Amino acid sequence: MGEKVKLFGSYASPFSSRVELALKLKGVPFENIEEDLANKSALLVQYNPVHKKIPVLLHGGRPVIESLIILEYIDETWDGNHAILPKDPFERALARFWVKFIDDKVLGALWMSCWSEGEKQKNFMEQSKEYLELLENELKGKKFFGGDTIGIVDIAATFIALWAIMVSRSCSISLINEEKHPILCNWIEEFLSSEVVKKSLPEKEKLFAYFHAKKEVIFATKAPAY
Ligand SMILES: N[C@@H](CCC(=O)N[C@@H](CS)C(=O)NCC(=O)O)C(=O)O
Repeated sequence: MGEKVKLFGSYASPFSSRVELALKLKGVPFENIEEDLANKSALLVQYNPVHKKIPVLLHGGRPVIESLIILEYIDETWDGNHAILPKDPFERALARFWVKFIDDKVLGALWMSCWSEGEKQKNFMEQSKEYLELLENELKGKKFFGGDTIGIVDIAATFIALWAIMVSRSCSISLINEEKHPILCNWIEEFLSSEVVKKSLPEKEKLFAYFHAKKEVIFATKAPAY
């Protein structure tokens, strides 16, 4: 088990950024292995034969797959310093509920609001509005979803803090703004200005350029290209 932890990821992926952030919060040294998703490595396919997707965390030569499962694995394996999940069973269940809501509902609605047109886009934008209001409400009176410190819900919501902003900007639509979502905007500012988050996420303008360059392809396929 002495081998260094490895993270198979991609710099433009919000899912590998989740894992990177969790490892950095815990202070776990790791080797980052940048995958070319258009030409996946044989190792990635070997470690994740079911989905062939990043992120994959390799610990002691054993692969852990799916970003949210990896986050829980990291929290349980490197217990001690920064808690990613609350200790209290009720708070833990609640955190898992919001994480699932973000993953199952919010991400898709935000993503498709950027990459659809006409009536479909209108519907996705309405869904996004409703979901963002629910998150705005959940954040009331708190600095982070996790309270005073960054927790699993914040980490799961990384997509909202950076990707949703950059992608919507590259598609010239407004999804999250100060006027409608003051609490969420404040969270984004707090989250993105945290030193450990700054060290874990891709550079804003680089991400913007990445999506801007891929706009036509993504629009045609609607497939997540992050
Ligand atoms: N549910 C997965 C999603 C992972 C995912 O969608 N990864 C994308 C990159 S962001 C990927 O590897 N795509 C390659 C492909 O679909 O072939 C997780 O949370 O880890």
